[in-house]
Amino acid sequence: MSTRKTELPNARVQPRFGGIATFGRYPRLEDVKAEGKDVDWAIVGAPFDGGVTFRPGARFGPRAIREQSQYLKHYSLEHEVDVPGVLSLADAGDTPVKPYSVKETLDGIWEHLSTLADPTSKLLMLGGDHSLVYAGMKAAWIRQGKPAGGLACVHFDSHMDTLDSVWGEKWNHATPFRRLIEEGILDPKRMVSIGIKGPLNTADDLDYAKQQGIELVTYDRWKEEGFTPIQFVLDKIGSDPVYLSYDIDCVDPVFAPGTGTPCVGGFSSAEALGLIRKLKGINLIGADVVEVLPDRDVAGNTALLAAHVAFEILALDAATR
Ligand SMILES: [Mn+2]
Repeated sequence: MSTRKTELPNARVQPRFGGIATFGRYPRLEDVKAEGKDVDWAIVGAPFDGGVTFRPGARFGPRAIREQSQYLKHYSLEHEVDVPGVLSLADAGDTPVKPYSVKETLDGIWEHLSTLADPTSKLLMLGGDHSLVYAGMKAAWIRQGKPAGGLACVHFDSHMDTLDSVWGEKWNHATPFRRLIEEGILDPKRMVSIGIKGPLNTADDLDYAKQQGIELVTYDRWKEEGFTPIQFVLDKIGSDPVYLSYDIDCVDPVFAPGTGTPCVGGFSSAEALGLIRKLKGINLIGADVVEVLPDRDVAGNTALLAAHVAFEILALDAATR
C-alpha cells in the first residue's frame, strides 16, 4: 500500500502523451472523492477572458496549461520534496462562466469556488484573464472564515491592476485589486506587487496603489535591491494567510510571448521560478496563474512556464509539511 498522497499514472506504463490531460496528470476531483480521500489542493480552470483591455484569447489558457503540464515531473530538486507525494492533489475541472458578462461570471465563480472540494482544501485557479483574481481571492477569503482585515497578497505582474474603471466599466482585468480592497477582502498594507514595469498610461496609475500602501517592487527595484523589499512585506505578514496571484506577463515576452498585454523587459523564466521558491514559509491559502494566451504562444512555452509556476506554488506548501 502506497503512502503517497496523490497516485500518479506510471509514465512507463501510461505514457505522458496519452490519457486524459488533467493538470499534472493528477486525478480528477470526482475520482478522489469517490475513494473517500481528502484533497489538499484542487486545481481548477477558469476559461474566461471577457475582462481584457487588449488582446483576447486567455479563455483557452486552462486547456493549454493542462496540455503543457503533462510533462511536469513531481520531485522538487530545490525544496527536496515530492510534491504530489506529500500533498493530495486533484483536478477539479473548470468553473462555470457567462462569456458575455464579467460581473455575472465573477459572481458565479466565487460562489462555485467557495464550496469546491473539502472545506479545508486550498484552490489553485488557472486563468483566464486577471479579472478572475476577484473571484479567486474572494472565495479564498470566504473559505478562511472571512478574516477581519482581509487577506495578505503576493502579486506578480507587469501591471498594478488597481485602476478604478476602463471605458466606464468597473469589472475588468485592470481593476480587480481595487475591488478587493474596497470590499475588505484584501489588505493593501500587507500586499506586495512584484515585477511592475512601464511605460504606464499616466503617472496617476501609481497614485492609488501608493496611497493604499501597496509595496511596489518594480522590476528595476528588484534588480537593485533584490529580495529585501519583498522580505520586508513577508515579515509584516508573518504567519497570516496569504493569497498568491501570478500574472504570467511579469515574465519577459521573450520567455512568455503568449499573453494579452505583453510588457517588454522583466523576469526570465529562471528568475521567475527562483523568486517563487524564495517565498517558502508563507502561509499560502490560495493562488492563481493567469493571462496565458495560447494563440500567441509560439511553441507552447508560455503555457509550459505557467504549468511550472503552478507546480512551484504547490511546492511552497509541500515544502512546509
Ligand atoms: Mn495582471
